Amino acid sequence: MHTRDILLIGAPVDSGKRRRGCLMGPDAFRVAGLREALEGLGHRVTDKGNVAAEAVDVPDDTRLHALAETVGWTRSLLRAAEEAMGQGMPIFLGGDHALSMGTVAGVAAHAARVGRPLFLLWLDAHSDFHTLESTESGNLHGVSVAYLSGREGFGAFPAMPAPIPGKNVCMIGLRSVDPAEREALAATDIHLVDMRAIDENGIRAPLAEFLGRVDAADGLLHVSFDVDFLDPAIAPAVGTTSPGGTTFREAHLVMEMLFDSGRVTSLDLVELNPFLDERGRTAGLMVDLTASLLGRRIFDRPTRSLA
Ligand code: EXY
Ligand code: MN
Ligand code: MN
Ligand code: MN
Repeated sequence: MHTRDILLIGAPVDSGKRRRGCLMGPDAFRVAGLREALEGLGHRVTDKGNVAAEAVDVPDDTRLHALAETVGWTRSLLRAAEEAMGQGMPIFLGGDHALSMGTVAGVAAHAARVGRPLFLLWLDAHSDFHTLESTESGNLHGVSVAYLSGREGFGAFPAMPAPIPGKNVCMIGLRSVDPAEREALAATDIHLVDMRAIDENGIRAPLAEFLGRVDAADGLLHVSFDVDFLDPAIAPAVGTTSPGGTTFREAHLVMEMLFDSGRVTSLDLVELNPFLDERGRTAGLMVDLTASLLGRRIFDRPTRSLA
């Protein structure tokens, strides 16, 4: 097992939507034993505590929920992420998906500085591809990929240091995409893998194809893992559940393939709302899945006899 230097960074962002609760996410991951699980695999783990949002002077916009607060998070997380990439593998403990505007932007700034292409795997029921203009809910956890892709209209936010080309983005688990997002996505070359494609062809093939592209480009890979990627039956503690998500085994296969690829250099765990759970079941599952991404094996592969 390749020992990794892992940095746990709490990002208690709760401004990306109106229902509160994600601010408790980082501590739920800690209570669920994330650090111990990763140390048990032989990794060196440092818990850097929680990042605080920067105070910014941005006039709020009545159409958007908590714009100034979210801009403040983006600024502080962008800096924290770029710095952490120079120290090891950051795992950002969310907090809602608005946090990825800061974390992935910081990772992208690092990748540009070291001259490596950045790839983004978005595990989510949603495409989070609205702009500040197209969003109907005004919830900024639904705009993150649009910002990271360099779409127009994010003037209030820090300039995205290195917009991620669509061909370097893969979304898996899609089953709740708004009309405006669908239209905008059609004009990109983002690799879209919805649940129908998974039903018909399985989850392995599209992921293997994407990982092959990361390999060919010798890229860095950031994984942004939204709890609602998973089926609500196994992961109820998220405010934006959508029926018909991935199963326990599909999710573990994704994590195990990501480990085997050796390409994952940073990770977001987002949208966990412990208030919506009983006995930390969802946090525990997310810890198990993260351990699989870092080398734990549930089922030891039957070694083929050499005879
Ligand atoms: N597309 C819907 C909206 O913009 O409000 C739902 C977004 C849910 C976003 C969560 C983080 O994945
Ligand atoms: Mn709020
Ligand atoms: Mn999301
Ligand atoms: Mn989602």
